[in-house]
Amino acid sequence: MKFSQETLLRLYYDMFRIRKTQLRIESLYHLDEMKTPIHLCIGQEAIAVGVCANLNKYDYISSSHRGHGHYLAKGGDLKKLIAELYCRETGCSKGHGGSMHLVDTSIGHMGSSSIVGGGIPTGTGMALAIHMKKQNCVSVVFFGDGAADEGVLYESINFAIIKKLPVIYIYENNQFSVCSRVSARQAGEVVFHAVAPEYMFTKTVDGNTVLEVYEAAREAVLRARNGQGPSFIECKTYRVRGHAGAGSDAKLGYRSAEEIGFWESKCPVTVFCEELLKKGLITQNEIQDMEQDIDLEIDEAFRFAQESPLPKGEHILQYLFSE
Ligand SMILES: Cc1ncc(C[n+]2csc(CCOP(=O)(O)OP(=O)(O)O)c2C)c(N)n1
Repeated sequence: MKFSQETLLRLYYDMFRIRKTQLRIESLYHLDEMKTPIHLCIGQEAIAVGVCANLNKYDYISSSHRGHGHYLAKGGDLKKLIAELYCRETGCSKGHGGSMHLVDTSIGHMGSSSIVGGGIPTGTGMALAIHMKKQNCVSVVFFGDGAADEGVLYESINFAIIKKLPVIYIYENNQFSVCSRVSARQAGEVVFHAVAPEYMFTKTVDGNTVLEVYEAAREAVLRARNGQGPSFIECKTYRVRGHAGAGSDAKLGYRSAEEIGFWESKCPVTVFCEELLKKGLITQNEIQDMEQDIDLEIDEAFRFAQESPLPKGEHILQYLFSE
C-alpha cells in the first residue's frame, strides 16, 4: 500500500506525542501529585496509532488499564487526560477515575477498564448495538495477553462470529501479564489459532511497525463496515517498562536487561523516524519543530491540571449510574 507523506507524518506525530506524554508523566510521577496508579504504554504506541488512524469519531473503542495511548490516538484531549491523572474535576472522568478509567464518549472512547478483559464483552456489546441500529461504524477492543487468558474472550468471539458483528479485537501481545510471561500461561500460539481463522479475518503483525498495524486494521475496518463480521489482529510487541509505575523493573529478575535492551532497539517511534529521515520524508528541523509543539502542549496540559480544582465531596456518588 502506498502512503502519502501527510499520512506518514501524521502517524509519526501521533506516536511521538503519545511517547513524549508518557515520558513526562513518568518523570513527574515521583512527586506523588498524580494520585493514581499508572501503566505506561511506552513501546506500544504504534498499535494505538496504527489502528485509530483508520477510525472516525463515530467509531467506538474500548480500552484497558494501559490506555493512555488509545485515548490520545482516538482524539482524546491531552489536558483532560493529565487532569484525570491529577484527579481533578476537569479530567476526562471528572477526576473520579484516574489513569485506568479514561472515557470520552463524545469522541467514541467508550471507556477503559481496570478489570482485565473487561472491555472485551462490552466492546462486543457495542458492536451488537451498532448491528441492531444498522449504523455504519465499528467497535474496536484493545486488550493484552493477560486479558486473552480470560474465557470471556472466546465467548465474545463466538457471539461476534454468529451475529457477524462489526467488532475488531486488537490483541496487544506485549508478552507479559504483570511478571508472568505469555509462554508460561498459554500453549504456543493457541490464542490466535483458537479464534477460528476460517470464520473471521485474523492476522498477526509486528506491533512495533505502525504501517503493518495500519494495513491490517484497515482491512479489518473495511470488512466490518461492509458487514463481513469480526476480525482478530494480534500485534506482537513488548512492555519495556515495569507493569505499573515509573521506570524499569529489570532488577526484579523475571527478565534480563539484555532482553529489554533488544526491544528498546526496536522502538516503534525511533525506528519509524529513522525510516522517514532515510527516505527524505522528514528533516531534523521538522522533527525539532514537532517536538517543540508537543512539549508546549504537554506543559500547558500539566499547568491546566495543577491549577484545576479537585472534585467536590458532595459529588462523590454522582456518575455511578447511567440511565
Ligand atoms: C479480572 C482481573 N484479574 C486480575 C487483575 C490484576 N491485573 C491487573 S493488570 C494485570 C495484567 C494484565 O496483563 P495484560 O492483559 O497482558 O495487559 P498489560 O498489563 O500487559 O498491558 C493483572 C493480572 C485485574 N485487574 N482484573
